[in-house]
Amino acid sequence: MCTASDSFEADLGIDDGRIVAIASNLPPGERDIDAAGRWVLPGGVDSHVHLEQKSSMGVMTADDFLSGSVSAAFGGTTTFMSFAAQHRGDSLREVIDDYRARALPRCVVDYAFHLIVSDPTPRAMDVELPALIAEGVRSFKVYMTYDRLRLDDAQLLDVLAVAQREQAMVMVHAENHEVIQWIARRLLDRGHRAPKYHAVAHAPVAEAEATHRVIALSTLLEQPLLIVHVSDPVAIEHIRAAQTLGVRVYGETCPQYLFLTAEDLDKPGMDGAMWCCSPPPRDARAQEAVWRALSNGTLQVFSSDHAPYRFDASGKLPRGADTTFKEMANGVPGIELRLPLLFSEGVMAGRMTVNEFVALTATNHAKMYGLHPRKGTIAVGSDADLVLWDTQRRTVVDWSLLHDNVGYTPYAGRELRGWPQTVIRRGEVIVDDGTLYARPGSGQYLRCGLPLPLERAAAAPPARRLFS
Ligand code: DUC
Ligand code: ZN
Ligand code: ZN
Repeated sequence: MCTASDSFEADLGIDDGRIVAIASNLPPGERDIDAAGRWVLPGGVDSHVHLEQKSSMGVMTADDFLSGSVSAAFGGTTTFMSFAAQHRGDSLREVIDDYRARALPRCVVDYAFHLIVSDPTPRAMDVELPALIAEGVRSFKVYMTYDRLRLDDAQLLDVLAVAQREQAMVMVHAENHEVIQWIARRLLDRGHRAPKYHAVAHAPVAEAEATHRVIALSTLLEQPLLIVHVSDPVAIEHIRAAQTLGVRVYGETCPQYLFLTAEDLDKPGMDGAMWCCSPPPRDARAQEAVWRALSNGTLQVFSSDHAPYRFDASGKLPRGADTTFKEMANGVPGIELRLPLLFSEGVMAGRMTVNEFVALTATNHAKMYGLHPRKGTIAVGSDADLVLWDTQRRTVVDWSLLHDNVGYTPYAGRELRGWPQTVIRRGEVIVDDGTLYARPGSGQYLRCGLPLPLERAAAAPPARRLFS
């Protein structure tokens, strides 16, 4: 059994959905599950998913709260945090009520919400947001790019000030809008429309500059910040430099920045659209920088950023083969493969310990968003959210193995070692050996509390001897 800090052998006693005892040789219960030969880890917490969400361009995600949460469950994730997106003119209160009403009858795993704030009107900032924060929606995402979502620097400061006063977490999509638009305009003027140009327009410097800028803004108010979906080595350097100075800036990354590159967008026809997300996957050097940032603690959370769009006119390709890289829906699926990918290429490949894996995929998410110790660990009093991993299984990824509604996976053809075989949510087996046992609507809505100090993502590397 492994947590973010320990590995040990023990029996677990579970009652009423909670862990009530951890000891060797507990007496038999009403029902016993034999986990011999398997690794027992906390259920995954995925704090960045988009389900049943309309993009700012009006495109609906392929997954609703049922297909998305079923896919999460099969992938070993027992809690997720999805976005409730305000579009300009929307009331934040109505947005949250609407998302909660849609999630309630559908979710099979436990869930909470972040808000997306795109219209920081005085009413939204002074009335609605404080009330929603008090009710347990304690985090919100803001964008520095996208025409219909982005906030300018003054608006970012307004949002940071509310978060500081109300003790909320601000998540930032950090990319410089003007840089992206400037490059995109020139590409389109020259007839470059294919999916691969998405990665050219979303240049690394756009991410690096915006990351640096928003960290600077946050220092004015001493407001903690999470930079989401970090992909670029220079952005990582900015985050690390700020952390070294004592700034409370946190970083998140996602599978697409470890396992995909911009070359994946360079496919015949429109196929590259399936690999299109923002920021885009970069190159092998950037992948190495992201791995390093996970192991040296610069990035503390590993989320999926599951943003599922079908490869047709309802999703990626609103104008079919005529769709330009500026019109494609941005996002890749990952809710089901987030844990298997990192378990295989991180733990089984020897890049990280299993305890680091638990910190990055469960414990730090729960701590960052005030769900710990109920979620994200194995401890007396915690919810009995557990995954029994089969470390021997080898799986070649194919979309037919998955349970989302997307129709493809960007990770097809990869061989993964280790698989989440049995998934337990609040003491109930919800997935076992490829079969779902959970009822739609059996997931519980979670109110978030105040954040807690995070686990270090990794132990300090052993001191190198200069002379031996
Ligand atoms: N940002 C996300 O967080 N997800 C999908 C697309 C985007 O720009
Ligand atoms: Zn984003
Ligand atoms: Zn996202």
